Amino acid sequence: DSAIKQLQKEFPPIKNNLILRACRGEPLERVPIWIMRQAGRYLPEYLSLRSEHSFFDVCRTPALCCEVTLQPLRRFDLDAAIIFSDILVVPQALGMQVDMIAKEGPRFAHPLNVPADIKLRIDRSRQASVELKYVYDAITLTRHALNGQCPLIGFSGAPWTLMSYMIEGKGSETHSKAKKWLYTYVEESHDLLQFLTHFIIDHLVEQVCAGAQLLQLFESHCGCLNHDLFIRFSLPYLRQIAKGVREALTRRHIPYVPLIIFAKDAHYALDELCSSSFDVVGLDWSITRKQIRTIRDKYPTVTLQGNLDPCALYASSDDLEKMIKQMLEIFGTKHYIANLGHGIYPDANIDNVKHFIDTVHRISSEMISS
Ligand code: 1CP
Repeated sequence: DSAIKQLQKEFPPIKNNLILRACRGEPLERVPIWIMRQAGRYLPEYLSLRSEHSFFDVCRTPALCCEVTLQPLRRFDLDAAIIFSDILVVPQALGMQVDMIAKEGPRFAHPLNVPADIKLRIDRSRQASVELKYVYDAITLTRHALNGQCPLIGFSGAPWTLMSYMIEGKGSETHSKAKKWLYTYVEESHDLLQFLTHFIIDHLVEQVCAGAQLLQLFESHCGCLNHDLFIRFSLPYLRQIAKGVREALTRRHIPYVPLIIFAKDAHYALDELCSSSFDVVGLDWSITRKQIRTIRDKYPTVTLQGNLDPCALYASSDDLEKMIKQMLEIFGTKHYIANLGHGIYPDANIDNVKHFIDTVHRISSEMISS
């Protein structure tokens, strides 16, 4: 413990802080880029490590976590690393059993069916700083191993997304079991979302204390909400998290880190997201050029992130280049972080991943210098 505390104080100086400068809207020499799920199954070296260790063993072993986080940075000229973990480590930390089933995904052994299950399945006395210490140790180790190459991103799932997994017990098309709670157990839903909000704030703040230099909040399940449900059951908690993280960092005299909100499929709430005190708003691949132009003009101090269709990586390299050019023309080179509009797929073409990253750098630096 004291060894980790000591290490924390001596992080290597940063060499590439493009992404941090993009968040502040500073002039840059090129547009920064990272890729959602950049550490993962499309990399043979990831699959090879995974053949020897289970998913959650990797998450819980800081040395393995660090190795997997660094794998994409050895291949590509990325401007950020994201710590290898999962949004479902939070329900696990609260006492719920989650297993990763090969070729299927995460499965909860005992999902929440009715509000009375909350008492049985969730231990409200659990502390993020204790239960998720393995995440923070992995962050500190990785921040050192990065040797200042680029900033390290920490993350968490947002309350509604975690609540819906805890009820559905796995991925779902409709999330109808979880949505049923929003219509039948309104008070209990708010109570659970509020409890998750406090835990998530602690989890994010601990990640910063351990060395994370940016934070991304994943609200992945907005596609099953409408504007009304989003305003009632997601947005208030996203806002509380942005405010709560800021206040906690100030209280602990820790320098501020930029906050990214990625609310997937929340095309109906771009105004609310852009005016919710997040520094960066991540856009999924379905957001139209017209919508991007509108929010770009309306919220000039918000940094936008995204939004190439992950499937565009299946295109020919010429077609890919055209799409990248178009994307850079719409977003511009200021207040912008290039990324996919959702996580990369396991069968992505690795040469095109490299082409995506290098082309964003090349075209954006030409745009800036001309
Ligand atoms: O077998 C394997 O190796 C599992 C594949 C895998 C990976 C590589 C899962 C299972 N999680 C991860 C890592 C992960 N998950 C990261 C690591 C950092 C990086 O980006 O490189 C991150 C940020 C996540 C976040 C995550 N997990 C989200 C939010 C992003 C999104 O896709 O909207 C979600 C929804 C999850 C849940 C999850 N974990 C894994 C899967 C297959 C899923 C989705 C399941 C489903 O809903 O069907």
